[in-house]
Amino acid sequence: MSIIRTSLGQFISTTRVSLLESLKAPKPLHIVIGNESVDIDSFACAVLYAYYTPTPTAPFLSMPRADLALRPELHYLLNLLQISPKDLLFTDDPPLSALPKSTRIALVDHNRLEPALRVFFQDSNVRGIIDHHEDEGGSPNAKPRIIERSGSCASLVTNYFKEVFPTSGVVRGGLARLGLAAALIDTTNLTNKVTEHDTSTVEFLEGVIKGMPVEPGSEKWDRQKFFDDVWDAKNDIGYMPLRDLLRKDWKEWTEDNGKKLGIAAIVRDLDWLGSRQGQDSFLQGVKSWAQERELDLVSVMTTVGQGDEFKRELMVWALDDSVKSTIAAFGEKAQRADLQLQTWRDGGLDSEDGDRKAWRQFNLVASRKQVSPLLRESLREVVVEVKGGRESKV
Ligand SMILES: [Mn+2]
Repeated sequence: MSIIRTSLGQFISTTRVSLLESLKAPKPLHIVIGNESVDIDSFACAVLYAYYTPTPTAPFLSMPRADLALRPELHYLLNLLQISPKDLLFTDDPPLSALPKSTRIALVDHNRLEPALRVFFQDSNVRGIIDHHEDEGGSPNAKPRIIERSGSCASLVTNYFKEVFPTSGVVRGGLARLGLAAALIDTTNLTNKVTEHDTSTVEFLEGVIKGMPVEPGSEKWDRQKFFDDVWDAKNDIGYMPLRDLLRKDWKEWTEDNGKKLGIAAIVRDLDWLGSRQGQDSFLQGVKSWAQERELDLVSVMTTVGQGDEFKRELMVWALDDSVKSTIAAFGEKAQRADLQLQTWRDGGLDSEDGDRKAWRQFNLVASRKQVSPLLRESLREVVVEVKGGRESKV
């Protein structure tokens, strides 16, 4: 069975079959994987990278299959691009343990192997990186190793492979829409966090779509409408229980001192979250989730609105007394990094003993990408009790 590239649906389906077949006979495999938030950008990057790269490469989503249910925006795109969900590859389907130890991995939309993969693979498995997060310095010999600032990582992937973009066929429309979905969502339709990579990608991919014949019965390309439809799908989360909202766009880290941190990004504000079943129940839900993940520190970052209405909030909660100092340390770092934090609702979510604080964040450009390094740094500075009762600064 060979990989068919006439449409994205065919490509994904034949890639899965061919991967499963090759698992029967041990031979080198190539996979590409996005980050564990599995947002539109990570999804698009993995599929686009796999499609464009000449070596047969299977795109993986960095989550178990069941979590696809938490991502209405991916369902919308899969339907639009006629990709069958059953053909996708997840961290439990096939199980990562079934992949050969020699598997060559490309990381997109992150640049360091995540814990789920670290169980089976090492930095030396990582052979390619295209990302727009802070460079964590791993896999220095990866080729490509592109880590640059851009609104969407899919813009970097598209630009890197521009020369091999197919010159004919309907697949051009699918590739273009997938790249555009990521570039437009991550820049709020080219109004936020836009870089040269994003504008050139949008221009290039829109050129592709406009150059294709409009199929009878379908509409002419309308960027605003396309963006609005994806945006609405992404925001269709009102029905989800809090635990799902927290784990839907979730990232976590374990620092060298063993302290563990997780940050949820949610596209509703703190008022909305607190209004559903009351603020106490919201806080209890965050705490239960953090305990389930065995965290020392948990954070919720919210975004709502577009354009002038766009708003950011941030809540940070030290769950263990040993990391309480993180809150103040983070406050100082946030000030130096100009996050422009202002106490949320006169301290309406702050705890009396200082282990939880919430802010409105007036620096609208700083997303989890910028905030997480500050929180991680604060956590690394915590004074850890070592055996024998001595204390050491780690
Ligand atoms: Mn991204």
